[in-house]
Amino acid sequence: MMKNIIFVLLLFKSLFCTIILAKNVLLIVADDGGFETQVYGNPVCKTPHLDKLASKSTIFKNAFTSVSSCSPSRSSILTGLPQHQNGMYGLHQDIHHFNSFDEVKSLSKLMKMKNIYSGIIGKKHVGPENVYPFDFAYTEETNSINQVGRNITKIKDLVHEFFSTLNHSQPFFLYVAFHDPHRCGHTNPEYGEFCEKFGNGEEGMGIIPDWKPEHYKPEDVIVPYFIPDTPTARADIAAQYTTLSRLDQGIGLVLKELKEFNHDNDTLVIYTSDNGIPFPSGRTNLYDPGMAEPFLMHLPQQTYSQVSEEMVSLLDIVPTILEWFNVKYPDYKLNGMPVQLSGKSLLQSTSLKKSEAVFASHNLHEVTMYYPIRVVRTNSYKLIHNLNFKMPFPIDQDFFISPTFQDLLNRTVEKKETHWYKNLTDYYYRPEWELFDLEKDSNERYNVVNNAAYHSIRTTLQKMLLDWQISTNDPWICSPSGVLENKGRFKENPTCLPLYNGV
Ligand SMILES: *[C@@H]1O[C@H](CO)[C@@H](O)[C@H](O)[C@H]1NC(C)=O
Ligand SMILES: *[C@@H]1O[C@H](CO)[C@@H](O)[C@H](O)[C@H]1NC(C)=O
Ligand SMILES: *[C@@H]1O[C@H](CO)[C@@H](O)[C@H](O)[C@H]1NC(C)=O
Ligand SMILES: *[C@@H]1O[C@H](CO)[C@@H](O)[C@H](O)[C@H]1NC(C)=O
Ligand SMILES: *[C@@H]1O[C@H](CO)[C@@H](O)[C@H](O)[C@H]1NC(C)=O
Ligand SMILES: [Ca+2]
Repeated sequence: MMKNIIFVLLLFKSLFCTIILAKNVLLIVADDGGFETQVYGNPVCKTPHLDKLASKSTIFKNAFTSVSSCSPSRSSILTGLPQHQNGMYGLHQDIHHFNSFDEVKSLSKLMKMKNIYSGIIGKKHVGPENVYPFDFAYTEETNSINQVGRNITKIKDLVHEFFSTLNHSQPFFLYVAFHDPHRCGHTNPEYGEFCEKFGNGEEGMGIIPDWKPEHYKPEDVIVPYFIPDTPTARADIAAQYTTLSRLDQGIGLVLKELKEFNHDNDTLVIYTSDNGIPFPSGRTNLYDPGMAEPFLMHLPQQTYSQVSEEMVSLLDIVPTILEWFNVKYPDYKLNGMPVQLSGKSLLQSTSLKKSEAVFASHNLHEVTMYYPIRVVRTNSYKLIHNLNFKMPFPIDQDFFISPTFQDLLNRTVEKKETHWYKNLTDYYYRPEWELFDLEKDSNERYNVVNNAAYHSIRTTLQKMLLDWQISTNDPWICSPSGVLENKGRFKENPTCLPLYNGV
């Protein structure tokens, strides 16, 4: 281990002395992807290309999104700012209409200012355009999302085109945002629950020439602890695995293009996912099934893999890429408050600077789903603050219609065995504070927040969470028991004033 660390330190040193090596960035993001890969311990779902990438990457075992919802997460990946700070409180598309603040300096904007060629292929799902400009863009804004996000032949062609149009004296930042393995039963049920039939060559499904679909039997899949072990959920997971094979083969094609254009030896490659898998306790939740993410980081010419237990946030991606390109984060204000990145560069992950905690912040998903949550998670504990705890936890359209959730509703209504680790009442109605002792209770079953033995842990974590909310200018800082007054006579001394609402 120590030897590896020293080796990596030396590698970094040599990287930064040889400027040409530390040249480009390829950021690959899955949509609702989880841990269904050998590298993260799933021996059933076949993902050879991700495993190959992992064999020459740092494999982060403790990586977390700062929000488990598509647009908010993508905005925080691209800005380094949590959703409550960059303004993307919920989904961007259609009626939801959320956007980041116009003044936000996103990664693609900073790249543009430094004459780094930026490209996006696949799901953008953030706005406005002036905050997220790309030189080369093929996204759902101008194309079918299934073509640019799931058709891996089309994606391969677009990556090829990106490299063909690249001016070789210019460094690049390429963001390939797959739509796989997102569900599609809600939008395109004709292609199956996870669009697992799209392009599989069967009648009416079209063909994706580069894709060799993998098929799974429901009895063979691995059912994680947070999904009911029922035939319906197993069939749902089997469909998810098939779609993961398309994502995996797509990643293989993207990396092949990188190599063919001779950029595999001068490009930092990062692979992660925007949010947890679309199952109960997953996406839209900040329990670990919603918050934990796969995260691989490959340095140019890295030929070995190593595991990192460090606490890593997707908010660390911006600081990492800025350091890679040697770009300084600008001084500016948002809503009158100075902006600082709360993440850290992972290029130093093997040196001394370690985070002891990561933070998360959720407000909405769909426009109707107001359910603000704030979280601090360390290696050993997680503290969750459910600000809207008097309301039932909301369910999104896409997950609601899924076989797994429908089966769970039916079984509950019919008073049948659910085979689930929770019940719907507990799932909908959550206490204001939840504290989990992850060393004893990694599945987050037992809330110990009122246990006297955890009093000092609770106090410490609450203070850490509050400090993070203050440093990221969280408008929800006084919720739910108070109102923040910060203008007029409170301008110099912002204060939480009590509502006497019994909370
Ligand atoms: C490539 O970029 C360099 C430096 O910005 C510029 O001088 C050159 O004209 C560009 N070439 C093309 C083909 O755009
Ligand atoms: C995928 O893209 C390729 C190349 O553009 C095209 O030939 C093929 O028909 C597409 N497949 C589907 C299912 O749309
Ligand atoms: C990367 O590989 C290509 C082709 O193998 C070679 O021409 C180039 O010099 C290499 N670049 C570096 C920085 O090693
Ligand atoms: C749930 O119950 C409804 C009504 O009986 C039925 O139509 C539907 O197929 C059931 N869904 C699942 C996933 O069991
Ligand atoms: C749900 O589970 C909790 C224990 O976690 C139990 O106290 C409660 O009675 C259950 N509710 C229903 C409706 O089964
Ligand atoms: Ca997503």
